[in-house]
Amino acid sequence: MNKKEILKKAQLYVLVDKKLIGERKVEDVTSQLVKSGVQMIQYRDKYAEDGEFLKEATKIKKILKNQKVLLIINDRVDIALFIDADGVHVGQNDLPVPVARKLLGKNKIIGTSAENIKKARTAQKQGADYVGLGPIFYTTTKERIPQPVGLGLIRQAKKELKIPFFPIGGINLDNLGSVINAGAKRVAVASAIICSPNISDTTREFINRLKIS
Ligand code: TZP
Ligand code: MG
Repeated sequence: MNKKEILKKAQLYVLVDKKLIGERKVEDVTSQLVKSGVQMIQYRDKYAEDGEFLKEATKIKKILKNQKVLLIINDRVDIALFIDADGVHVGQNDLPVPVARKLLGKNKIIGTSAENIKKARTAQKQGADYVGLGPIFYTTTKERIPQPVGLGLIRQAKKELKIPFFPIGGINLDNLGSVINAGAKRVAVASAIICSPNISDTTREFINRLKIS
């Protein structure tokens, strides 16, 4: 399976966020995610200096070698290129999708974020491979974030987007049912999994519920 095929099938996208990981090792958290069946991982660190980001991303890349798990690097197109990650996630304030595409080529995965359907349409038109939609619910994981947009955006996306979309923001096992009922077959999650007392069980529960959706 190539990257784009894995993306089409991916239902759970976990953000390995360095701040949420705290004193734990990124490689330990990543290994637990892989063993529990996650299909897509994003490495995200909003505070690291370049060298530190590169070091941690390289560790994750090693763990994902020979696994059918996509590695997406948040913000940093240069680091994604250097470590040969599967792709990048560029938000509204990062390099634009067409620039990332030019730098990374057609085979890499480029994802972006949208808080409304107009931005999601633009992302699709510009050749993004997927879009993160939200924040659907309140979250403290992302700073300076717009107000929650609610489940309506998922209904709109389901009607008109052709590229895969991942609702994101405050999604947990208590509200996952409402996200699925609104039309999502995929989600992107950070704190509900990374901060869970049992990463493996929580990851498996997310996957099981998404599978039968
Ligand atoms: N983009 C929109 S919401 C969000 C990002 C990065 C944070 C997602 O984290 P959580 O902990 O699942 O709310
Ligand atoms: Mg960004």
